[in-house]
Parts: sequence; C-alpha cells; structure tokens
Amino acid sequence: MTGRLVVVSNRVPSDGPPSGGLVVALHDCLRATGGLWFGTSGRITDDPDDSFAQVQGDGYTMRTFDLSPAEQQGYYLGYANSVLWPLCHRRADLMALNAGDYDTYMQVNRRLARMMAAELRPDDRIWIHDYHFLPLADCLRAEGVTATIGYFHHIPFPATHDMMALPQHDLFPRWMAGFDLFGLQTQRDVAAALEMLRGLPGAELLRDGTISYRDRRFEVRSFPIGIDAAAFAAEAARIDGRALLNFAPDERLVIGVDRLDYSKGLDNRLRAFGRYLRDRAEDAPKASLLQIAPPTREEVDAYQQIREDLERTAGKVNGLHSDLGWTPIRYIHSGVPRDTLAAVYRAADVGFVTPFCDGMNLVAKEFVAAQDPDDPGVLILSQFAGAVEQMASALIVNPYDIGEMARALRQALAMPLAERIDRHQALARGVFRKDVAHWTRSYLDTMDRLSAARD
Ligand code: GDG
Repeated sequence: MTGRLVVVSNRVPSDGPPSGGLVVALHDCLRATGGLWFGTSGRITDDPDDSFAQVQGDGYTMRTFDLSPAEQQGYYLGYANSVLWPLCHRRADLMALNAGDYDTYMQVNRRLARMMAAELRPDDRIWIHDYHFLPLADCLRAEGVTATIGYFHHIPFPATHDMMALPQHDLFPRWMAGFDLFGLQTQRDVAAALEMLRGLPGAELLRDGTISYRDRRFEVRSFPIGIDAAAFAAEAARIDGRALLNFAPDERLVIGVDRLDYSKGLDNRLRAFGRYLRDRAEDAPKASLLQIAPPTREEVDAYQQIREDLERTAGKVNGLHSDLGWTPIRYIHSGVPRDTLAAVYRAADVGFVTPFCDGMNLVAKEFVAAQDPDDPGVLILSQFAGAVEQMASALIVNPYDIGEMARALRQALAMPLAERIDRHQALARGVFRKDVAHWTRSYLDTMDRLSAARD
C-alpha cells in the first residue's frame, strides 16, 4: 500500500475511545496504517473559522472543524437528514425541501474541500463516508486534488423513480463521478445505481465494469460492511445477560435494538409481537419483547411522532396482555452500554430485526456473533435489510405483513435445537469471515488497484 490513508466521516471520535461499528472499524484501520481523519468536532460555534483543530488519536491524527448554527441546521439536520436520508430510505414523502438547505450543504462541502486541499498529497488515498459528503470529491477536484478518492454509502441507493423527487437529481451522477470508487452495501444497491446511470445522457457503462461520465471514469461496487465479530462474541460471553434482566426461568426473550428511526419498522414490530401474544396457544412459550430504542435526530420534525406512536402501541399491547407479575413489552428509550447490549443479545431467544429499509443492519450481525453456538437464538430478518443478501439462513419476513411476522415469532420460539444450531452455524460463518477487517481490506485493495491502474 502506498500513500497515507485519509478518512472523512461526519463525526470523528475526538472525545474519547470510539464506540459503534463504523467508527471502531475506521479507528482500527487508521491505527494500523497511520494517517488522517477529518470530520466535524460536534461543537456548534457562532463563527467557525476555516481551520482544523488537531486531536491526536491512537497512531493517527484527527482534524476537526466546527459548524455554525446555520450549518448544523441546513447541512446536517436539513439536507443530509431531512432530504437525503428519507430519499434513500424510500420515504420521499418525508423530504423537507427547505429553500437554502441545499446551498448550506454545498457550502459545508466546499468549505471542507478548501480546508482539506491545503493538506492533501497526490499519493493520498482518500476514503469518504456517507451521504453528508456526496459532493465532496467533486468539490475537491475543483480545488485541484488529483489523489484517488473513494466513497462508501452506508445507506441504500435510491430507486431511479425516487431519485426523480430530489430537486438536484441531475447533479447526483456528477457527484458520483468525482470519486474513483463508489462503494455500496449490496448487489441490490449496485443494480439501482447502474439503472440510474444506464439511462443517463453522457454516461457509458464499459465492459470492465467502469462507468465513463463526461471526462471522468469511476467504478460502482458493493462492499457489504461487517462487524468485529470475534471481539463482539468475547464481549457477549463476559456477562450473564439473563441475570441482568431479572427474567423468570421459563420466560423467553425476543430482542430488538434500533435507533428510533422511521426506517426501522418499530411500530409494526410491536404490533406483530402483540399479534403473536393474541394468537398464541395456552401452552406456547411465554415470551417478552425487550426493545432498546435510543433517540436520534430529535430536532428533525419527522422523528417527533415516532416516539409517541411507539409508546401508544407498547401501552396497548401491555394493557391487553400484562398480568400482575408480567409486562410483555419492555421498552427502553435510551442507550445501554455496549457490553450490556452484547450480553443481552446472547441471553435472547430471538433477534427481531424488521426494518422497512436498511443499508445493511449491523444489529443482525451482532445478534448472531453474540450467540452461544451450542444453544443459539434465532434471527428473524426483514427482506428489506441489506444484510439479507448474506443471511439467507435467518427467518426472512416482510416487515409490512404483521401476520407473517407473528408466525415467524411462533416458528422461532418453537424451533428445535438442531435446526437452531444449523441456521446459526450458516449465519455465523458469514459474520465471522466477512467481518469488518475483511470489509476494510477489500475496499482499500480495490482503491489500490484503481490507483495503480491510473499510474
Ligand atoms: C447505518 C445504516 C448500516 C443501537 N442502540 C444501541 C447501540 N446501538 C448500535 C448497534 C449497532 C448500531 O448502533 C446500529 O447500526 P445499524 O447498522 O443497525 O443501523 P444505523 O445506525 O442506521 O447505521 C445501516 C450502518 O450504518 C453501517 O454501515 O448497517 O444500514 O443505516 O452497532 O449495536 N449501541 C449501544 N447501545 C445502544 O443502546 N452501545
């Protein structure tokens, strides 16, 4: 490998040891190779200047910048999370197209490009993450940066039909073409991106898989993200999750873990659990649902209703089915520490992962990694999670079909040990082999191949 690795993501772990899948992955990768990590500091200041603060990481350097209140509003809460996020999650109806947000989004990207360009070298390998920075490569090219630039889109690529709802849809291909490598989670995403490019005047899909657009060439490929499965499994085995939960010995546990986001299908999940309880035979297992749902992006309008809806549904199900000694849904509206989470996954009989739309879904992989291989729980997985392409041995469900999800719960809770072990072995093979180190390696190897081909 040649050149420095330069990573860009919206937030950097500048205030302590990193936690959370992506940040941990990038941290490990930079620790091994050295390099630079650019991103926002998390501070909102009235008049941020065009310079980076420097924070020393473990073997690498972080360069952070502040946002102004108007930038936080227009770039982060506005265009990124109220336009691009719903667009990419098949919810164009939730887009809040406020005049000015797009301009602010571009301003932040241009400002960052200007600040970065002064520090970059031609042999750097620049790896940009996620929808906050879609135009960043194009802006860097405008600043004269010639280095190899890759991008990874952590969320789904929108269908061509949805893309048309984005007022800037004609700019999207130009943003893509600023990169040398446009990474996506799944084959399904690659197909959606190619469909959009195929019909585009000026774009040509070449035989070797390269796309030529105007004066640039780039590749679109899938790199399904993984987790640090070995570390997560070790963490999960350290604490006794059942002891933490204070469960009755015959009580079975279904677990859901999601940021409180409309893409995660939470309300339908609680309803499906309610349906399972309603239809269950007298002697069927007594199961409780533990739903951990830490809040996110509460300043964005589209997120404000979700909490109320969920509390109402949980209240209804609990009202119908609780008795003096038992409340079937435990709903936690705050985050729990990572080691607790790992132990609770391991204690669970069923991982209930039912998003309407999800780039990958790391919870599905964490649940599998955390299981006791001799007595594993069962994964129920939405057909619309990116993870489904690699996790065919889960019980696959349609998250819009409450009855089907309730039946999957019944099947999972009654599944014989031998079948649970078979399914878990197949799932765990993928989760442990295609872990986060594999993801980083395969992405960076592809970048290196592209930059070698250019030299
Ligand atoms: C985006 C894409 C893609 C959740 N609650 C707690 C907690 N978490 C952790 C989980 C998991 C992570 O947050 C959530 O990751 P997901 O992949 O499920 O979803 P997004 O946050 O939407 O992530 C997604 C991902 O990027 C990576 O590319 O898979 O499709 O949307 O790691 O464990 N962690 C702790 N306490 C909690 O309460 N400690």
